[in-house]
Amino acid sequence: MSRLVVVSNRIAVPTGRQTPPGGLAVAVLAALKEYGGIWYGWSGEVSQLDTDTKIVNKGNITYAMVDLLPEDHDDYYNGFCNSVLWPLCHYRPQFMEFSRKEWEAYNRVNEMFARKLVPLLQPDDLIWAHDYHLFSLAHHLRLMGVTNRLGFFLHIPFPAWGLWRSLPCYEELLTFVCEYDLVGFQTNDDLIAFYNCVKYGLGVDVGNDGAFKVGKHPMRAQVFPIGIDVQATTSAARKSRRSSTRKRLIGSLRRRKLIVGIDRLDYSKGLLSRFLAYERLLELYPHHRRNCVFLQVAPESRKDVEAYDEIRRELEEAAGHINGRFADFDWAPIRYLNRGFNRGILMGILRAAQVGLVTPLRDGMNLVAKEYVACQDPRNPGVLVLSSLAGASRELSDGAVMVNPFDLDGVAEGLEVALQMPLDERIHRWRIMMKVLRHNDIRSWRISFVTTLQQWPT
Ligand code: ADQ
Repeated sequence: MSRLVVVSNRIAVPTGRQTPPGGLAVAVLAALKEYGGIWYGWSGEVSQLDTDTKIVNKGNITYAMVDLLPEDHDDYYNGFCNSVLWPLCHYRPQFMEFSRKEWEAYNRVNEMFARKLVPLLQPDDLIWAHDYHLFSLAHHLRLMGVTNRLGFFLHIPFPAWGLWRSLPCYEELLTFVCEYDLVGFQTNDDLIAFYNCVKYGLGVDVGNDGAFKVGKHPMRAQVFPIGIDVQATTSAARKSRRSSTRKRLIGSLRRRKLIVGIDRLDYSKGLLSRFLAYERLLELYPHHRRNCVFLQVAPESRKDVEAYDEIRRELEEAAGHINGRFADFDWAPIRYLNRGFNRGILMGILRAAQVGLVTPLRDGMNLVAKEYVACQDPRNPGVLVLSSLAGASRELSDGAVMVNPFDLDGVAEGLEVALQMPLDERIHRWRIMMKVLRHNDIRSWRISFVTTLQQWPT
């Protein structure tokens, strides 16, 4: 079996017995433990000087980390990645701020990642790059003579052709993506969007098996929906029963029903619409006033990007307004926590909630939706209210209460249905979703990606 080399923008070196947070880290670590190999990427540090790659060996995994220069952190990370590609792929072109300088920085950093990776490679290593930060990596590795199998998985949505073409450098970037051997997407919608971009942007037709050639290079694109470690999630939620935080939370509810949202603070997650939909619930269905609490956990992310300041301000205003409008001296309808919690506590919060409210305006997958389901008590499960624009909706629509996050009355109605749902229907829906989660868990995701990469082209 070949060695696996995982490349991602950020890497997480585990400390002690603690598992790093987030689905990507869990999946990557499990794959690396199985095959042995290297996890390579940005250290999270910004250095004034071009520094050497830092190497940490733990078991059969080598963590190889490079720093970014300050101008690259600004122009590549905050700039092209988070102010161009992120809004573009999440269908928010109004937040897109393109400049040629940042596009150059994106390629400069992808070239630097490639240059510092080459000395670490062995001839039959399988290289698996992750996410939109590394669309150009294959191009630079190929220019440096690397002939290894190169796979790429996009965690976020791939935009429709009409949107992709608004990127001034769309043709070049798409050509670079096509230098990978295998490109994986979360859902069929993303795959079809990619095929259309290849067809209309590069004039290349895709075969029925998802294979095509750009120039002489054969490549393949396919759907690999990311899953979770169901057993670990369930057991973290079960263990949380003993945690004092969970006891405090449940005590503070005084038998009121809990609706929960857990997200990074990001405009793609639809938090403002979610707050307004909850306000509609209290307006349209007054019997829920004083009888439920909405807890939103949303720690800040990407503080250096301007669009994030605005959403932070809007959310604070909306939470204040709704509490001001409906609160009583012994009840506040919204608890908005602008900070992070460790994974055990989060899973405990998910288990304690009668409703999981996951309403992104656009999301590659949304692992919180899956985690919410896995955290439930099988004898008394809560209800998932899920946006039809989250990738997770492609797998969970038979069990979740589906809503369109742009339809505030519809989300309020979905909440009403969820809060009133009888036990037998909750159990029935939960079982349907658990079956899907178990069938397509994090292990099957990585095995199917790595196996396909190994076998293509045979
Ligand atoms: P994210 O946008 O980060 O990921 P998501 O999938 O919801 O979104 O969350 C990833 C992980 O972070 C989950 O394990 C979750 O528990 C954790 N997390 C989320 N909010 C948190 C919070 N407030 N505090 C602590 N932990 C939190 C990107 C894509 C998603 C895709 C994933 C994986 O945007 O669509 O599902 O990658 O492919």
